[in-house]
Amino acid sequence: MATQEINNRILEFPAQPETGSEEEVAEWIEAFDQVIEDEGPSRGCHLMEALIEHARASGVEVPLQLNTPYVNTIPVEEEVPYPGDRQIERRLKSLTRWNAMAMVHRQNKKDPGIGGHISTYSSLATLLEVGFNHFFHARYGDQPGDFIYFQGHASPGVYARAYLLGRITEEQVQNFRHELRDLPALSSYPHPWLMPDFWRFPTVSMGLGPLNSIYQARFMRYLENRGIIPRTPRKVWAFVGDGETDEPESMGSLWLGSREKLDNLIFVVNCNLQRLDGPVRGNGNVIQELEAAFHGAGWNVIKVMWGSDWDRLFARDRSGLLVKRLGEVVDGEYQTYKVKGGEYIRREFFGKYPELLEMVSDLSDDELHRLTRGGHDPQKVYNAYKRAVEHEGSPTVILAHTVKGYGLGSAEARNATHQEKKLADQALIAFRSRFEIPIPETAAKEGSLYRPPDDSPEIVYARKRREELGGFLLIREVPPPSFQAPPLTEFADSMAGSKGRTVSTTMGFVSMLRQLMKDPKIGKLIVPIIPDEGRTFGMESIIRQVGIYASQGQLYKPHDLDMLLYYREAKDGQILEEGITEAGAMASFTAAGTAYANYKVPMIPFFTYYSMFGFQRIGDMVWAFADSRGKGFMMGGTAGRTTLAGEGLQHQDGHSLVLSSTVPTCHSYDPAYVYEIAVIVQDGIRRMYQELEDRFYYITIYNEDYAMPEIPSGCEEGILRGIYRYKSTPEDKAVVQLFGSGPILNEALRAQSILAEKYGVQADVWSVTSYNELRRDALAIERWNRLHPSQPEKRPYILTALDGDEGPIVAATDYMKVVPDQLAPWLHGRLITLGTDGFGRSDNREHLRRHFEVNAESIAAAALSRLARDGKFDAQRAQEALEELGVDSEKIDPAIA
Ligand SMILES: Cc1ncc(C[n+]2csc(CCOP(=O)(O)OP(=O)(O)O)c2C)c(N)n1
Ligand SMILES: [Mg+2]
Repeated sequence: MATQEINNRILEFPAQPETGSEEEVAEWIEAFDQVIEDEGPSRGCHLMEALIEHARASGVEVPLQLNTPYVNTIPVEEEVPYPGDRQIERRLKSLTRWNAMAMVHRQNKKDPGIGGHISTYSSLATLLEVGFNHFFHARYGDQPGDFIYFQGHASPGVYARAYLLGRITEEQVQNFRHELRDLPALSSYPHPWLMPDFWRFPTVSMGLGPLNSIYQARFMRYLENRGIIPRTPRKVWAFVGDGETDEPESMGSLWLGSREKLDNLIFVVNCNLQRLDGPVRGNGNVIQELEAAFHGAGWNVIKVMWGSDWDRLFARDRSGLLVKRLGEVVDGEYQTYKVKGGEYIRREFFGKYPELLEMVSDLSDDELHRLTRGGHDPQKVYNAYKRAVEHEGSPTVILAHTVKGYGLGSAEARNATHQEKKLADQALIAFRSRFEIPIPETAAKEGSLYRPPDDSPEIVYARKRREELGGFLLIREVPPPSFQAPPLTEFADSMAGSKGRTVSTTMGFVSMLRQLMKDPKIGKLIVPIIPDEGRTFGMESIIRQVGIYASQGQLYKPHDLDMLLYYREAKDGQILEEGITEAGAMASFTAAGTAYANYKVPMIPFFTYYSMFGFQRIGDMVWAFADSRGKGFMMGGTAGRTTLAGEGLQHQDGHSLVLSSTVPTCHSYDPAYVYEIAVIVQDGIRRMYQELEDRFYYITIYNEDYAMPEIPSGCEEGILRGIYRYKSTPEDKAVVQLFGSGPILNEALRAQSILAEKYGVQADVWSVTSYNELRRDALAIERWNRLHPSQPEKRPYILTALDGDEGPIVAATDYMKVVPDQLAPWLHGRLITLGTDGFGRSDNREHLRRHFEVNAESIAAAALSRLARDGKFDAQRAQEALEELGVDSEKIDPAIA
């Protein structure tokens, strides 16, 4: 029986027809069948659609049908024959399976607890092999080929294949997960940071692969539509675990795929029905659940459920009962079938209906046990992939039914299979026999690697397949530097100050960005990214200037068209306006920030967002961005717990600079003035794109308006390294040093006046642009000193900068006290920090700064208090000063308020 027919028949089962209506139904079906026979399936489809529409218009509630029966989407009669040599490919796959397993097994024997996974790849092997042999292109003209997001836990299989093809050496395989022995090794999972010429996409943190791949496919279209790269047939393939789809990141952005018609995107969900602890949906059907979700989101769904050996059973299934039975069974039971074997399957599955028992009476228990799931049958997988690459107008998801731990004997499909690291001797021997690995028993027991000679048919075949697809897939090439950063003179407007006009650093940054986008050389490479916060940051002018990217152009007349700064969308728009999704915006930032390697075009992204909703919300994605060697600027807008007035507890950010400091390649800055931003951005572009340094930037920008001064001469190095003296005391030598960052620098300046005018205390004021950079420098120097005790001691920059400047240091910041505290080890007890520890409040800046004790009065009071303790100021007088300054000594500590 044709699958199409089965699909038609199965619809009879769920709805219980009312008595007497069978004849009527049969008549309708007959008439419908006639139409299909005479005029073809598309006519049938049209009729059904028209009928449903009519029924709805007539008030008949027609249920939405997002699921199809529990069988393959592609009917057997529509399949094309397999184009490859099935036998050789099977041998290749068996060798890859063996080496993947042996790699993990050996390492765990040698070094117990080193970890690794066997069962994920064992379920994925056919899905990858068919791709490697027939679909994954290595290049398209000058552009790299298809992008593959591998399931992270399947990396042993990816390595094993690369080993067979000579892309990686035996020594590397022997050092899987031994990366610190001065020998060529392999990282546990896909990490471009650790294997920069091999891996492109970190995936092992569940959910990041699916999300990033959607935005990657979208960014590819963006580059094509803007004419930056040629349009190619390149695909983005994302291999996703079925358990992984539990993550909101995996499923949360599916709509983008269909909205943007991303037919360059293919998801392959490895539906082995298990995750780490047990079944993904023991009491349900994960494949059906995913089918409905992807259908609902507008994706093309292809289910690859059953292997070719089921086809003859379906052919016998004249009543559709087998298909009905397949749809009745829940996943936990499907898993049990694989563990318990043929006798159990006969009894529990086929035994439910006598007709089904009869249907398989000529099959042995062993044959029943071996009935293949679709994801292990190259014929079915090939046909699904072919359909997917040919499909137009929407992304495709392939839901491939597989077995976790396939071929691992007693570990197959067991709940504990994910954690299986070592096989017993007997299991190794059984594995060797099942997959016909030509090694002696002793070598099997040792889990020896096996690679046939280069001229063996398998290797010759595999290489030839790859050559025809453009070469090795796993090569990440970064083109040599050819980029010239714009000189600092190009930032002249930002350096000149605001001539008394009050502006915020955010406004200053937006003007700078506008200028940069006009640059004839690099302007087009800038990618502004915003998660629905453009107006918050005053970016309307940029929207008008370069437009918002919209793959379909602007299909409506915006209501503000007659205004200068109207809402402009365009097919070649430059801005990525992502809507309210920091995760999506970060995924775009990742695609753009790695484009220098993935598309060989040095795109420069500026991701500007509400700083509170950055690192703490999407920190894992930032980590993966750093692993990917991403470049670009994260601009934390409306920064500062007391500068963002009114918004209160959930909005006021006093800790993003703490979180950003944890990312090794992230360089964090907290500038006070627009010229500081200009110096940092210019140098950043130079270092990232001209010098090809693997780094990116986090820069806070604030919304407090004040006059921006012109850049003082000679402070560029200090800005970049983290500190420079902004305003010395005009008279005597200062006895106190005041550090300020961001808008709190203004409070430090006011404190300088208060101290001088009211209390005769002289202070110098310093702008600290980055405690984080100063700390990293000090740590590096301290380490050098520790490792070179016989050589003259070096001094960290913070001490060189402060040379000869005496007295206590009061450091005030709109961030937590731990930010300045980073320098405490080198400041020998001189440091007093004022910061914004604790929950924010909705109020204005004046009250917020008093509450958090970071206003000028609190800074001055802290200086006097410390001088008093040091015996340099009268203690009683200091106590009175606090009162004069409105500093309440008995107020609750804001850190716990
Ligand atoms: C964000 C995150 N949480 C938890 C884990 C730990 N973890 C590793 S594999 C795994 C189960 C994966 O199941 P599935 O996605 O179905 O993949 P399979 O191995 O079954 O193919 C879990 C929970 C992780 N890697 N990432
Ligand atoms: Mg799984």
